[in-house]
Amino acid sequence: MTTQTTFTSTITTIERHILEEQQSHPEATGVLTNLLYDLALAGKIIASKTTRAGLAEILGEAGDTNIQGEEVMKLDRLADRTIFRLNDHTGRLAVMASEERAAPINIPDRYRAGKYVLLYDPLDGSSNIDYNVSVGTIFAIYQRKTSEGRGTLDDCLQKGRELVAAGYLTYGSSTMLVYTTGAGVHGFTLDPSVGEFLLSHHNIQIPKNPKYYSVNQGYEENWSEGIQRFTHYLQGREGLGTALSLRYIGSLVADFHRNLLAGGVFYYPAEKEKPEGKLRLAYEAAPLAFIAEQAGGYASDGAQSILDIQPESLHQRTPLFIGNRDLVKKAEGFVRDYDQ
Ligand code: AHM
Ligand code: MG
Repeated sequence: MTTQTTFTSTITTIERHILEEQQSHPEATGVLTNLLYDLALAGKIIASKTTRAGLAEILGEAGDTNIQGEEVMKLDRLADRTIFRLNDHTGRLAVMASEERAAPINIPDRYRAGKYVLLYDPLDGSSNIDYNVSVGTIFAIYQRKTSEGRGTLDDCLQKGRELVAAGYLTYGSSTMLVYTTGAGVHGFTLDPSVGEFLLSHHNIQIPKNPKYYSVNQGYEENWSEGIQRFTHYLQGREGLGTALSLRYIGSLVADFHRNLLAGGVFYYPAEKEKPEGKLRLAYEAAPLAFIAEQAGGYASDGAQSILDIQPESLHQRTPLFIGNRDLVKKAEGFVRDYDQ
Protein backbone atom coordinates (compact mmCIF):
# COMPACT_ATOMS: atom_id res chain seq x y z
CA MET A 1 0.00 0.00 0.00
CA THR A 2 1.40 3.35 -0.99
CA THR A 3 -1.49 5.51 0.23
CA GLN A 4 -2.93 6.04 3.70
CA THR A 5 -6.42 5.25 2.51
CA THR A 6 -8.19 2.49 4.40
CA PHE A 7 -10.24 -0.14 2.61
CA THR A 8 -13.36 -1.28 4.41
CA SER A 9 -14.30 -4.91 4.93
CA THR A 10 -18.10 -4.38 5.03
CA ILE A 11 -19.94 -3.43 1.86
CA THR A 12 -21.34 0.09 2.05
CA THR A 13 -23.29 1.38 -0.92
CA ILE A 14 -23.28 5.09 -1.61
CA GLU A 15 -26.97 5.24 -0.70
CA ARG A 16 -26.30 3.77 2.72
CA HIS A 17 -23.32 6.05 3.29
CA ILE A 18 -25.15 9.25 2.34
CA LEU A 19 -28.14 8.21 4.45
CA GLU A 20 -25.94 7.51 7.47
CA GLU A 21 -24.32 10.94 7.05
CA GLN A 22 -27.78 12.49 6.95
CA GLN A 23 -28.77 10.70 10.17
CA SER A 24 -25.91 12.41 12.00
CA HIS A 25 -27.65 15.73 11.18
CA PRO A 26 -31.07 15.52 12.88
CA GLU A 27 -32.10 18.81 11.25
CA ALA A 28 -31.53 17.42 7.73
CA THR A 29 -34.59 17.14 5.51
CA GLY A 30 -33.21 14.58 3.06
CA VAL A 31 -33.15 16.98 0.13
CA LEU A 32 -29.35 17.07 -0.08
CA THR A 33 -29.25 13.29 0.33
CA ASN A 34 -31.51 12.85 -2.67
CA LEU A 35 -29.58 15.41 -4.69
CA LEU A 36 -26.40 13.40 -4.09
CA TYR A 37 -28.19 10.21 -5.17
CA ASP A 38 -29.25 11.95 -8.38
CA LEU A 39 -25.65 12.94 -9.08
CA ALA A 40 -24.48 9.38 -8.47
CA LEU A 41 -27.08 8.19 -10.96
CA ALA A 42 -25.98 10.82 -13.48
CA GLY A 43 -22.42 9.55 -12.98
CA LYS A 44 -23.47 5.97 -13.78
CA ILE A 45 -25.19 7.10 -16.96
CA ILE A 46 -22.23 9.22 -18.06
CA ALA A 47 -19.85 6.36 -17.23
CA SER A 48 -21.86 4.02 -19.43
CA LYS A 49 -21.52 6.53 -22.29
CA THR A 50 -17.84 7.26 -21.82
CA THR A 51 -16.94 3.57 -21.93
CA ARG A 52 -18.64 3.42 -25.34
CA ALA A 53 -17.04 6.63 -26.58
CA GLY A 54 -15.28 5.00 -29.51
CA LEU A 55 -18.55 3.82 -30.99
CA ALA A 56 -20.03 5.50 -33.99
CA GLU A 57 -23.11 7.11 -32.50
CA ILE A 58 -21.11 9.23 -30.11
CA LEU A 59 -17.69 9.89 -31.54
CA GLY A 60 -17.26 13.00 -33.62
CA GLU A 61 -18.10 16.66 -33.59
CA ALA A 62 -21.55 17.82 -32.58
CA GLY A 63 -23.54 18.36 -35.75
CA ASP A 64 -22.03 15.36 -37.59
CA THR A 65 -24.29 12.58 -38.76
CA ASN A 66 -23.64 8.99 -37.77
CA ILE A 67 -24.13 5.91 -39.94
CA GLN A 68 -27.79 5.66 -38.91
CA GLY A 69 -28.33 9.21 -40.11
CA GLU A 70 -28.77 10.54 -36.54
CA GLU A 71 -27.12 13.70 -35.39
CA VAL A 72 -24.05 13.01 -33.25
CA MET A 73 -24.02 14.62 -29.86
CA LYS A 74 -20.59 15.18 -28.41
CA LEU A 75 -20.07 13.45 -25.13
CA ASP A 76 -19.66 16.67 -23.16
CA ARG A 77 -23.07 17.89 -24.35
CA LEU A 78 -24.57 14.52 -23.59
CA ALA A 79 -23.13 14.64 -20.05
CA ASP A 80 -24.44 18.18 -19.63
CA ARG A 81 -27.95 17.17 -20.64
CA THR A 82 -27.90 14.05 -18.49
CA ILE A 83 -27.14 16.06 -15.36
CA PHE A 84 -29.65 18.76 -16.24
CA ARG A 85 -32.47 16.34 -17.02
CA LEU A 86 -31.97 14.30 -13.87
CA ASN A 87 -32.17 17.45 -11.77
CA ASP A 88 -34.56 19.87 -13.45
CA HIS A 89 -37.82 18.40 -12.10
CA THR A 90 -36.95 17.26 -8.58
CA GLY A 91 -37.88 20.41 -6.67
CA ARG A 92 -34.47 20.33 -5.00
CA LEU A 93 -32.73 23.03 -7.04
CA ALA A 94 -33.31 26.75 -7.47
CA VAL A 95 -30.94 27.08 -10.42
CA MET A 96 -28.07 25.24 -12.12
CA ALA A 97 -24.98 26.34 -14.02
CA SER A 98 -22.75 24.31 -16.31
CA GLU A 99 -19.46 24.84 -18.05
CA GLU A 100 -21.30 24.01 -21.25
CA ARG A 101 -23.75 26.92 -21.01
CA ALA A 102 -23.07 30.63 -21.02
CA ALA A 103 -25.77 31.64 -18.52
CA PRO A 104 -27.32 29.99 -15.46
CA ILE A 105 -29.83 27.29 -16.38
CA ASN A 106 -33.33 28.01 -15.15
CA ILE A 107 -35.52 25.33 -13.65
CA PRO A 108 -38.39 24.98 -16.15
CA ASP A 109 -41.54 26.88 -15.15
CA ARG A 110 -43.60 23.72 -14.87
CA TYR A 111 -41.44 22.46 -11.99
CA ARG A 112 -41.02 23.70 -8.44
CA ALA A 113 -37.80 25.51 -7.52
CA GLY A 114 -35.91 24.23 -4.47
CA LYS A 115 -33.34 25.43 -1.99
CA TYR A 116 -30.04 24.26 -3.49
CA VAL A 117 -27.83 25.49 -6.31
CA LEU A 118 -25.87 23.05 -8.50
CA LEU A 119 -22.81 24.09 -10.50
CA TYR A 120 -21.08 21.50 -12.63
CA ASP A 121 -18.48 20.76 -15.21
CA PRO A 122 -20.17 17.85 -16.98
CA LEU A 123 -17.12 16.36 -18.68
CA ASP A 124 -13.86 17.93 -17.70
CA GLY A 125 -10.83 17.12 -19.82
CA SER A 126 -13.07 16.23 -22.75
CA SER A 127 -10.30 16.96 -25.26
CA ASN A 128 -8.84 13.65 -24.00
CA ILE A 129 -11.83 11.49 -24.88
CA ASP A 130 -10.79 10.67 -28.40
CA TYR A 131 -7.55 9.19 -27.01
CA ASN A 132 -9.17 7.01 -24.34
CA VAL A 133 -7.71 9.05 -21.49
CA SER A 134 -9.60 9.52 -18.20
CA VAL A 135 -12.11 12.34 -17.97
CA GLY A 136 -14.33 13.48 -15.11
CA THR A 137 -17.36 15.36 -13.83
CA ILE A 138 -17.09 17.99 -11.08
CA PHE A 139 -19.99 19.30 -9.01
CA ALA A 140 -20.53 22.01 -6.42
CA ILE A 141 -23.65 22.45 -4.26
CA TYR A 142 -24.63 25.63 -2.42
CA GLN A 143 -27.70 26.78 -0.51
CA ARG A 144 -29.54 29.42 -2.49
CA LYS A 145 -29.06 33.02 -1.33
CA THR A 146 -32.27 34.43 -2.76
CA SER A 147 -35.32 33.58 -0.71
CA GLU A 148 -37.96 32.69 -3.30
CA GLY A 149 -38.83 32.15 -6.94
CA ARG A 150 -36.33 30.92 -9.48
CA GLY A 151 -32.66 31.09 -8.58
CA THR A 152 -30.47 33.77 -10.12
CA LEU A 153 -26.88 34.39 -11.16
CA ASP A 154 -26.25 35.73 -7.64
CA ASP A 155 -27.09 32.31 -6.24
CA CYS A 156 -24.35 30.87 -8.44
CA LEU A 157 -21.71 33.42 -7.47
CA GLN A 158 -20.84 32.29 -3.96
CA LYS A 159 -17.46 31.86 -2.31
CA GLY A 160 -16.22 28.28 -1.99
CA ARG A 161 -16.40 28.72 1.80
CA GLU A 162 -20.17 28.56 1.44
CA LEU A 163 -20.13 25.14 -0.23
CA VAL A 164 -22.52 22.61 1.27
CA ALA A 165 -21.17 19.67 -0.73
CA ALA A 166 -18.75 19.04 -3.55
CA GLY A 167 -17.52 16.07 -5.47
CA TYR A 168 -16.30 14.56 -8.65
CA LEU A 169 -16.57 11.47 -10.76
CA THR A 170 -13.62 10.07 -12.59
CA TYR A 171 -14.16 7.81 -15.56
CA GLY A 172 -10.94 5.85 -15.78
CA SER A 173 -9.91 2.23 -15.46
CA SER A 174 -12.83 2.18 -13.06
CA THR A 175 -15.46 4.82 -12.34
CA MET A 176 -15.20 6.53 -8.97
CA LEU A 177 -17.29 9.08 -7.14
CA VAL A 178 -15.57 11.14 -4.45
CA TYR A 179 -17.52 13.62 -2.36
CA THR A 180 -17.59 15.64 0.81
CA THR A 181 -20.33 17.38 2.74
CA GLY A 182 -17.79 18.83 5.14
CA ALA A 183 -17.43 15.64 7.19
CA GLY A 184 -14.43 14.09 5.49
CA VAL A 185 -13.84 12.93 1.94
CA HIS A 186 -15.18 9.57 0.86
CA GLY A 187 -14.57 7.63 -2.32
CA PHE A 188 -16.80 5.04 -3.98
CA THR A 189 -15.94 2.72 -6.82
CA LEU A 190 -18.60 1.66 -9.30
CA ASP A 191 -19.04 -2.10 -9.40
CA PRO A 192 -20.28 -2.49 -12.98
CA SER A 193 -21.57 -6.01 -12.34
CA VAL A 194 -24.20 -4.73 -9.90
CA GLY A 195 -24.33 -1.08 -11.00
CA GLU A 196 -23.61 0.24 -7.50
CA PHE A 197 -21.06 2.66 -6.11
CA LEU A 198 -19.42 0.88 -3.17
CA LEU A 199 -17.38 2.60 -0.47
CA SER A 200 -13.74 1.88 -1.29
CA HIS A 201 -11.88 4.87 0.21
CA HIS A 202 -13.13 5.95 3.61
CA ASN A 203 -12.09 9.33 5.00
CA ILE A 204 -9.36 10.09 2.48
CA GLN A 205 -6.42 12.13 3.78
CA ILE A 206 -3.66 13.34 1.49
CA PRO A 207 -0.49 11.40 2.43
CA LYS A 208 2.02 13.54 4.31
CA ASN A 209 4.89 12.63 2.01
CA PRO A 210 4.04 13.82 -1.50
CA LYS A 211 5.05 11.82 -4.56
CA TYR A 212 4.05 13.89 -7.56
CA TYR A 213 3.95 17.34 -9.04
CA SER A 214 1.58 17.92 -11.92
CA VAL A 215 1.80 20.82 -14.32
CA ASN A 216 1.92 21.35 -18.07
CA GLN A 217 5.65 21.94 -18.23
CA GLY A 218 5.39 22.67 -21.94
CA TYR A 219 4.35 26.19 -20.96
CA GLU A 220 7.40 26.87 -18.75
CA GLU A 221 8.61 29.71 -20.99
CA ASN A 222 5.39 31.59 -20.22
CA TRP A 223 5.75 31.35 -16.44
CA SER A 224 6.87 34.03 -14.01
CA GLU A 225 10.14 33.66 -12.14
CA GLY A 226 8.27 32.59 -8.99
CA ILE A 227 6.55 29.70 -10.77
CA GLN A 228 9.78 28.61 -12.44
CA ARG A 229 11.59 28.61 -9.09
CA PHE A 230 8.72 26.76 -7.42
CA THR A 231 9.03 24.10 -10.12
CA HIS A 232 12.79 23.89 -9.54
CA TYR A 233 12.03 23.46 -5.83
CA LEU A 234 9.73 20.50 -6.60
CA GLN A 235 12.50 19.05 -8.74
CA GLY A 236 14.79 19.15 -5.69
CA ARG A 237 16.89 22.03 -7.01
CA GLU A 238 15.84 24.70 -4.47
CA GLY A 239 15.98 23.06 -1.08
CA LEU A 240 13.32 20.34 -1.13
CA GLY A 241 16.05 17.72 -0.98
CA THR A 242 14.53 14.94 -3.06
CA ALA A 243 12.78 15.49 -6.37
CA LEU A 244 9.11 14.71 -6.83
CA SER A 245 8.10 12.75 -9.93
CA LEU A 246 6.25 14.61 -12.67
CA ARG A 247 2.83 13.22 -13.63
CA TYR A 248 0.47 15.18 -15.88
CA ILE A 249 -2.58 13.72 -17.58
CA GLY A 250 -4.19 16.95 -18.72
CA SER A 251 -7.53 15.98 -17.14
CA LEU A 252 -7.96 18.00 -13.98
CA VAL A 253 -10.07 15.43 -12.17
CA ALA A 254 -7.70 12.56 -12.93
CA ASP A 255 -4.62 14.61 -12.00
CA PHE A 256 -6.27 15.81 -8.78
CA HIS A 257 -7.52 12.34 -7.87
CA ARG A 258 -4.10 10.74 -8.26
CA ASN A 259 -2.44 13.40 -6.12
CA LEU A 260 -5.19 13.17 -3.49
CA LEU A 261 -4.39 9.49 -3.04
CA ALA A 262 -0.63 9.60 -3.59
CA GLY A 263 0.25 13.07 -2.26
CA GLY A 264 1.51 15.92 -4.37
CA VAL A 265 0.61 19.22 -5.96
CA PHE A 266 -1.23 20.11 -9.15
CA TYR A 267 -0.90 23.60 -10.54
CA TYR A 268 -2.16 25.52 -13.52
CA PRO A 269 -0.52 28.88 -12.91
CA ALA A 270 -0.92 32.32 -14.41
CA GLU A 271 1.03 32.78 -17.64
CA LYS A 272 2.51 35.94 -19.09
CA GLU A 273 -0.23 36.21 -21.73
CA LYS A 274 -2.90 34.53 -19.56
CA PRO A 275 -2.68 36.10 -16.08
CA GLU A 276 -6.05 34.62 -15.15
CA GLY A 277 -4.86 31.05 -15.79
CA LYS A 278 -7.10 28.50 -17.51
CA LEU A 279 -9.26 26.73 -14.98
CA ARG A 280 -12.66 27.94 -13.86
CA LEU A 281 -13.21 29.11 -10.32
CA ALA A 282 -16.84 28.23 -9.67
CA TYR A 283 -17.16 24.66 -10.92
CA GLU A 284 -13.56 23.43 -11.18
CA ALA A 285 -11.27 25.09 -8.63
CA ALA A 286 -13.69 25.77 -5.74
CA PRO A 287 -15.25 22.30 -5.38
CA LEU A 288 -11.85 20.60 -5.62
CA ALA A 289 -10.47 23.12 -3.10
CA PHE A 290 -13.21 22.13 -0.65
CA ILE A 291 -12.33 18.46 -1.11
CA ALA A 292 -8.61 19.19 -0.75
CA GLU A 293 -9.14 21.06 2.55
CA GLN A 294 -11.36 18.29 3.88
CA ALA A 295 -8.55 15.84 3.07
CA GLY A 296 -6.00 17.95 4.96
CA GLY A 297 -4.71 19.78 1.89
CA TYR A 298 -5.05 23.30 0.58
CA ALA A 299 -5.78 25.19 -2.64
CA SER A 300 -4.66 28.68 -3.60
CA ASP A 301 -4.60 31.06 -6.54
CA GLY A 302 -1.00 31.85 -5.56
CA ALA A 303 -1.95 34.55 -3.07
CA GLN A 304 -5.05 33.42 -1.18
CA SER A 305 -7.24 30.42 -0.56
CA ILE A 306 -9.42 29.52 -3.54
CA LEU A 307 -12.29 29.19 -1.07
CA ASP A 308 -12.06 32.89 -0.13
CA ILE A 309 -12.37 34.27 -3.66
CA GLN A 310 -15.66 35.95 -4.42
CA PRO A 311 -16.61 35.03 -8.03
CA GLU A 312 -17.62 38.00 -10.14
CA SER A 313 -18.79 36.01 -13.14
CA LEU A 314 -19.89 32.46 -13.83
CA HIS A 315 -17.02 31.36 -16.03
CA GLN A 316 -14.27 33.33 -14.29
CA ARG A 317 -10.84 31.72 -14.49
CA THR A 318 -8.24 31.46 -11.76
CA PRO A 319 -4.67 30.25 -11.38
CA LEU A 320 -4.80 27.09 -9.26
CA PHE A 321 -2.34 25.38 -6.91
CA ILE A 322 -3.87 22.40 -5.12
CA GLY A 323 -2.65 19.46 -3.07
CA ASN A 324 -0.47 19.01 0.01
CA ARG A 325 -0.80 22.08 2.20
CA ASP A 326 2.92 22.71 2.69
CA LEU A 327 3.61 22.52 -1.05
CA VAL A 328 0.81 24.94 -1.92
CA LYS A 329 2.01 27.29 0.85
CA LYS A 330 5.48 27.03 -0.65
CA ALA A 331 4.05 28.08 -4.04
CA GLU A 332 2.46 31.12 -2.38
CA GLY A 333 5.88 31.94 -0.89
CA PHE A 334 7.64 31.81 -4.26
CA VAL A 335 4.93 33.95 -5.85
CA ARG A 336 5.16 36.47 -3.00
CA ASP A 337 8.97 36.60 -3.02
CA TYR A 338 9.58 36.77 -6.78
CA ASP A 339 6.41 37.96 -8.54
CA GLN A 340 4.80 40.64 -6.37
P1 AHM B 1 -11.82 21.72 -20.37
O1 AHM B 1 -12.75 22.17 -19.29
O2 AHM B 1 -12.02 22.42 -21.67
O3 AHM B 1 -11.81 20.22 -20.51
O4 AHM B 1 -10.34 22.20 -19.94
C1 AHM B 1 -9.90 21.92 -18.66
C2 AHM B 1 -8.76 20.97 -18.74
C3 AHM B 1 -8.42 20.40 -17.39
O5 AHM B 1 -9.04 19.16 -17.20
C4 AHM B 1 -6.93 20.23 -17.46
O6 AHM B 1 -6.35 20.34 -16.19
C5 AHM B 1 -6.50 21.35 -18.36
O7 AHM B 1 -7.62 21.69 -19.16
C6 AHM B 1 -5.38 20.95 -19.27
O8 AHM B 1 -4.98 22.05 -20.03
P2 AHM B 1 -3.65 22.02 -20.94
O9 AHM B 1 -3.97 21.13 -22.08
O10 AHM B 1 -3.45 23.45 -21.32
O11 AHM B 1 -2.54 21.49 -20.09
MG1 MG C 1 -13.49 21.79 -17.49
